[in-house]
Amino acid sequence: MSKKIYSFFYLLLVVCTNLIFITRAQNLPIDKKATKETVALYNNLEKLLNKGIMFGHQDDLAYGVGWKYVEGKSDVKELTGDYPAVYGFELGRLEIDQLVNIDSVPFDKMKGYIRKAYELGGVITLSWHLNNPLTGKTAWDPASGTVASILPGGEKHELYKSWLDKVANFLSDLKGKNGEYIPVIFRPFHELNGNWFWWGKDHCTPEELKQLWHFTVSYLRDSTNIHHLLYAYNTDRFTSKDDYFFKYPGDKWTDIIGFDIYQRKGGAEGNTQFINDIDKMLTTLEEIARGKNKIPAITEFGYGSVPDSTWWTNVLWKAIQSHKISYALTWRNAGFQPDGSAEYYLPFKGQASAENFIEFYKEQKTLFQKDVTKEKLYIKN
Ligand code: BMA
Repeated sequence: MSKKIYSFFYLLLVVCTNLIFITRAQNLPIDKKATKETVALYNNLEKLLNKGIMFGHQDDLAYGVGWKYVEGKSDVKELTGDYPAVYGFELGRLEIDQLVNIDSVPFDKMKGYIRKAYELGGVITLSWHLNNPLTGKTAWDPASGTVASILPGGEKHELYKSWLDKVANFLSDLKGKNGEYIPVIFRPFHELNGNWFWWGKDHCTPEELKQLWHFTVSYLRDSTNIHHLLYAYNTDRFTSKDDYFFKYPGDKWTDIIGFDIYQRKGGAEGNTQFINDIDKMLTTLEEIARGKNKIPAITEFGYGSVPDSTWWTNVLWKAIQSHKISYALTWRNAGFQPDGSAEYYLPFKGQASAENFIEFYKEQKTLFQKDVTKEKLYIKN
């Protein structure tokens, strides 16, 4: 072979090897056996950080203010003509064999909503307000010793394993049209620096929580063979990096890191405080995420009944627009109770902030369903 031809083939080989390497260079989530759709989602979420912030809504397809279980309906869609990009659902009461969850969503319907969200190309995240396994009461029963009781060797360990089996069964039913598992961002033991849940701040030691987290991930991944999860760690409001890391289970145990935040104080002062708090926390979160190669997100947020008519653009967007976070998910539109009380975080037609929510939707960097469908989040690209 002449020297020229040899050099040509050598060059070709180098180019091809590099191309193969570049196209294969995918980051893996903490589950090294994650399905290809889950790996694709993980990598695409990372890429999407440069495009904008996905908008999420809890129970969006299940119910809204004044309606329940209407096929195709969504409070986000009612206002914008588009669905959210991220869909949150809740597993509470699955562990005690109830057919309906803690927020009145039947689990079989929930599976349908999850399939629909996936077919639309959206992202699914699951929270779990699981009962207290020691006392049998709710997640809000902070009986001391609960976490210790479900760790290996604890009196409720077998019970906890049986609860995880039920979660695994539920997850195994989540399949797309070609039989592939639907990737889910699983967000257990949320708000763990608050004191209201049995896994909260003063109700177990950091070591116990970390052990519980490690056991939960290992059990789902290695014993029940669930490989379509990304794991999200999230606190409530936090004041410093130390505060954020108080019960952090470690880099090998989380894919997404976030926090939950609600505005509770109204008026100009409340708005300014909310903007400053979010801005500060996001700056810290992004720094942590960059250093640890994790995906940052606001895993829950809201301003109950959104009384401020320009809240979406003048407060929320102001606070988050300059940050690189994957998504921000607002909480559920439970609606009005017979006693006149209400729980909703997203406006509905005629509500004070409805017009402004449409403005927020129109912002170039707020991403809703139509934006993410184009991104084909479950395909490697
Ligand atoms: C809380 C409230 C409750 C709900 C719970 C679990 O923040 O929305 O009404 O039951 O979350 O989703």
